[in-house]
Amino acid sequence: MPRLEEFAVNRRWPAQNPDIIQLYSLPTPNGVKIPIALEEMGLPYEAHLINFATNDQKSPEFLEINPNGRIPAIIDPHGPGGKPIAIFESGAILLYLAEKSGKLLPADPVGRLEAIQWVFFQVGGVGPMFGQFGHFYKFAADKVANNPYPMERYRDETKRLLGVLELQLADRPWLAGETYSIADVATFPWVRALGVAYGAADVIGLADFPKVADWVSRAAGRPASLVGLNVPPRP
Ligand SMILES: N[C@@H](CCC(=O)N[C@@H](CS)C(=O)NCC(=O)O)C(=O)O
Repeated sequence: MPRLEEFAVNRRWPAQNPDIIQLYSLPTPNGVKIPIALEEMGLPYEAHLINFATNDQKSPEFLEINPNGRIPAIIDPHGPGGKPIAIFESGAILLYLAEKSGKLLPADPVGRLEAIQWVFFQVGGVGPMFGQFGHFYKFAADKVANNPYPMERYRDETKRLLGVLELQLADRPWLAGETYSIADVATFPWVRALGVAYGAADVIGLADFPKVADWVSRAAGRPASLVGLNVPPRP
């Protein structure tokens, strides 16, 4: 890996402090996971705004660190072996940061896998399904005005996934058990988005999932979340 100064992304969004983790993001349900985790872990970082209005996420500089052209991504100037490392995919970044800090991931193998499986549940299920629901319900409603099928399909899958979360939270405070973990950090911003970003609390019937609603408000109210949910500030 090149030194931080040699990354094209660093030339376009220069680091003020090249010694700390560089975050490239926007406060979306995927984007906020990383500043929330960094705040929880107490890891110093610097945030750079990747502006969708100017398609920054598809720029050659950003594609150098995430060929998938999506936020979030990070560069840690002090990665494995003390060398810089660039990482994309929020689940991979969360795992990396948890291992680096020794926080938000249980140390015992069973607890660790419990948390990891819920992180995968989020990146493979909750994120894509809730995202497609939001797309058809809020952003592309005009395109499916004569065909309710896409919105209904993703709405029903969203409700089914909320039911899975409700069951998991029936007898434990956090997704992976007694302690707050990267599984909660990965997932609560997506559930929060159903109401806050999509205005769909009623259509989804969020009130039918009281354990989930209570869990989101406890997670979103943590001091780290209150900061991380707005990092980097939107333009
Ligand atoms: N699986 C990816 C998903 C990332 C993702 O979809 N990010 C969205 C924002 S929530 C994005 O960058 N969208 C911009 C685009 O599609 O051009 C992850 O978890 O990091």
